[in-house]
Amino acid sequence: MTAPLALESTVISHGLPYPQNIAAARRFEQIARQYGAEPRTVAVIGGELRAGLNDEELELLARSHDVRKLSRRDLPIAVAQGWHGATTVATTMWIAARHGIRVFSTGGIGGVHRSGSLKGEAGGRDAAPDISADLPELAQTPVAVVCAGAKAILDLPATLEWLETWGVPVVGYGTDEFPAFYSRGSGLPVDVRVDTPQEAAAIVEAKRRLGLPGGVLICAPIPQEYELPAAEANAAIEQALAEADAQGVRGKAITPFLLARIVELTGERSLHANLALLENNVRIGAQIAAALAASRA
Ligand code: PSU
Ligand code: MN
Repeated sequence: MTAPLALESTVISHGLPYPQNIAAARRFEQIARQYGAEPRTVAVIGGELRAGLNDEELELLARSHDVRKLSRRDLPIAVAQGWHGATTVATTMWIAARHGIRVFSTGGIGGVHRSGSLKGEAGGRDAAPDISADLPELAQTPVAVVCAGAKAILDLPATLEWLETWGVPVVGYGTDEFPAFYSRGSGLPVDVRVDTPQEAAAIVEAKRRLGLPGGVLICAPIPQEYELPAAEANAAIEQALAEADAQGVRGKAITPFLLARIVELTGERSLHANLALLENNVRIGAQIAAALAASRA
């Protein structure tokens, strides 16, 4: 009975600095094993879609500047051109599903961006809303995603509305509130709270049996001792958004720009917070993967 757990690679290549990133990537794999799952880090290596990397390949993702952030629309290009690429939540889900993997642990998901940071090209007229490819992937690909919610760089109420419209259950793991990455709460409710891996696995399994398409979002708040004070996190987020706006940052560059600026503005503490919530999500994801495998044994 194997309990595979997919792990994301954008966080390794673009989300954390070297050498903390390679140490973290190895630690995530150890934690997954320790909690009863088989770690399968997902990436594109030389144009090949992979779920499971050797240590040399993890090192490549962590060190090389020749690794791109691949969202869903980039996949055919990466394959045709033989690129190395790190996968976002959307592409990790899609590759995981093709490998028969049903649970995936990550940090934060993408969502609906705040409209204030998205002026149209023509003199500040609002452009179409920027919606991460992570959301439509959750609506169509049957993988449970364990995350710490979404950063408040996004419009969190609009993100939850989108998930509701498209039928994605939002489950709080040990919480009644949708977590906001650096903060344990957002004031926004989840659809249900669960407190055990078995309860989470039962929802994932029920969704499969009902034949409903798409995934389940399982949200675990950052461990208390690593939470950033809301004022500090929000000040950094507001400043990063204003800078993105002033510099005209657009498209797929927006999320990496905002994430990098927030880390620069909040320093070491946000790095430690990020690592702590990722490890927590790997632990929970591994337990859910193991519970799911046991329930179908
Ligand atoms: N939010 C985070 N950390 C991340 C990301 C988002 O707090 O690392 C990354 C994930 O890979 C996510 C992607 O899938 O950014 C979303 O990018 P976009 O908004 O361009 O779809
Ligand atoms: Mn976008």
